[in-house]
Parts: sequence; C-alpha cells; structure tokens
Amino acid sequence: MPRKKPLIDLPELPAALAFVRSGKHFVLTAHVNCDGDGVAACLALQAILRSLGKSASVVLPDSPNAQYHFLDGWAQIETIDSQPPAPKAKHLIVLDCPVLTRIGRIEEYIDNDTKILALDHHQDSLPFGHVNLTTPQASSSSELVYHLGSALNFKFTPAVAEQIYMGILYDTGGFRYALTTPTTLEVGAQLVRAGARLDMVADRLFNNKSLPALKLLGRALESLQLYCGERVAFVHLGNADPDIGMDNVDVVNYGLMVQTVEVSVTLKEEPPRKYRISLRSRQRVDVRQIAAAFGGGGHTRASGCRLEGDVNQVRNQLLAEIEKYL
Ligand SMILES: [Mn+2]
Repeated sequence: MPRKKPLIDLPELPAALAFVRSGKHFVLTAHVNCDGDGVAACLALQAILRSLGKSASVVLPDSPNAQYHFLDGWAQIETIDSQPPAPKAKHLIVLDCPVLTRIGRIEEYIDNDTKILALDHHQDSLPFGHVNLTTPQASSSSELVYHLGSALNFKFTPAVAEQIYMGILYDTGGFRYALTTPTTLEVGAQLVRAGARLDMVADRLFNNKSLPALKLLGRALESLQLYCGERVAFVHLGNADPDIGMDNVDVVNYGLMVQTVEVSVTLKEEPPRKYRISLRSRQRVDVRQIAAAFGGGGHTRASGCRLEGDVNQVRNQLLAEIEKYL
C-alpha cells in the first residue's frame, strides 16, 4: 500500500512496525514519576494497538499526577503496586524513558524472552531496547507515537488526537520551547483536524492547579533568590511543604520570568536532606550537562537531578557547576 512520506526521519520505524505487528499482548510503561508526555504517549499508543486488535495495558511504576485525568483511558491506567506479582511480558514498550533503570519495579515484567521496544526523544537516550524508536528530533514521545500511528495507517480519533496533543503541549510548554520543530507544528495541526479541542486541552493542562498547589507556588516564589549577577534563580521548597508534585506547580518555570535570569533552579526536599532538583534555561546554557554532572539528565533547556546534603551545600554545589556555563 502506498504510504505518505513520514514527516520525520526514523531509521528504526520499519523495525518498530514489525515489532508491533508481531506481538499480541503489549505492556506499555514510562519512567518513574511519569510526566504528562509519558502518560499521554502510553494512552495514545494503547488505543492505537487496540485498534489493531491487540491487547495492551498501561502499567506505570507509580501513580501519575491526577491532573491528566481528563485524558481518555485514564481510569484504566494500572500501577505496579496495584498488581499481583507480574506475569512476564512478551512485548514491553518503554516510552519517554532514556535508561531502562528508570522504569523502577516494572523491571519485574522482564525476563530473557521479553522483547523491548524503546520509544523516546531524550538526547541522552540509550538504545536498551531490541528496537529503538528514538530521536532527539521529536519534541516529545507523544509526537513519536503520532508518527508510529501514522505509519500504521491509524485513523486518529478525537480522543487519541487529544491525548497526543496534550503530550506535545506538555513537553513543548504550549509549542514554545526550542524542541518544537516545524514537524511538531504540522503534527499539532493534524491533531486539531482530527478533532483535538486545543482550547480545552490547553485549559485543562495549564489552568488546572488545586488551591494548595497555587498557594505552594506563592510560598515557593517568596523563597526565590538571584545569584551570579541575577542570572541564576533559586527556589527552595522544604520537606514540610505539601507533596503535591513539582509537576503540578511548574515552579521552576517562574524563575525564567525574571528578565535577567538565564538558569532557573528549584530544589524540593523530599525526604529531609534529599533534594529533587529541576533546572531550566532560557537560551544559551545546556542544563542537561549540569544535571549530568550530578547523575541526572533530560533536555538542553529542561533537566533534573538529585542531590543530598544541607540546602546551602546543595545550592553551592549547583552554583559552582552552573557558573561554568554562564
Ligand atoms: Mn517527554
């Protein structure tokens, strides 16, 4: 059957198609603390596989943030804790995850016979799958699911279009970050044509804070301080602050609203003396390299890592590394 030329160069696309066609039951998963892109990509790919007569379950290492509850298929998401001891998966698809160790207890699904398809767009993505549909050219894993679905001749329903649209919107900050490509915009247009309600999705994704989350944002912004000639912003949330997920408040993005700031950093303590660190940069600094210096990773403009110690120590360690790139 003649097929339209793909919008993106994916050398492993034929192998990914063969992988999908050869399987019957698929387990889909994403990294621990799965974000909006990971959830959306899993749900959309699940729907695409089911349309081919396959069975597909989304099983995540932990519960995703409830703010994505409006996505079709949300109620069927399973977490490994809700499961009896895992039967081994013959076909496992790992989405939005650069290294296999980040799937946490989902590893229990894997044995020597398990065939793995990795689908990811992180720059530091490792080819841990038998098939690796990975490229940093894609804005998001959700965008990759669109390309895979198109190659499978999937007819995008409004529900699936909205899942993918939300994943793209999440990872591109609403088509604003540098990883947005002309292809991403074309995919967005196709999804709107397929019935994605762009105003509804944007509203649910971006205007969706709980009151405690919004108040936490206020407290977090109170702690904002500038360093390195006002080029670095630090925000600190303590262990006592409610655990509503950093994701939920996007605190780190607010640092970049200060006009002089190039790098914005958020420290969330959880548990005491252990910090989850989010890094964002405006234009020049590759924060992925900064995160990598501490064993973390991510993207050029958005990355994360973890550090232990007292808050001043942690801040100074980060500042010393950031200064190298300013
Ligand atoms: Mn992603």
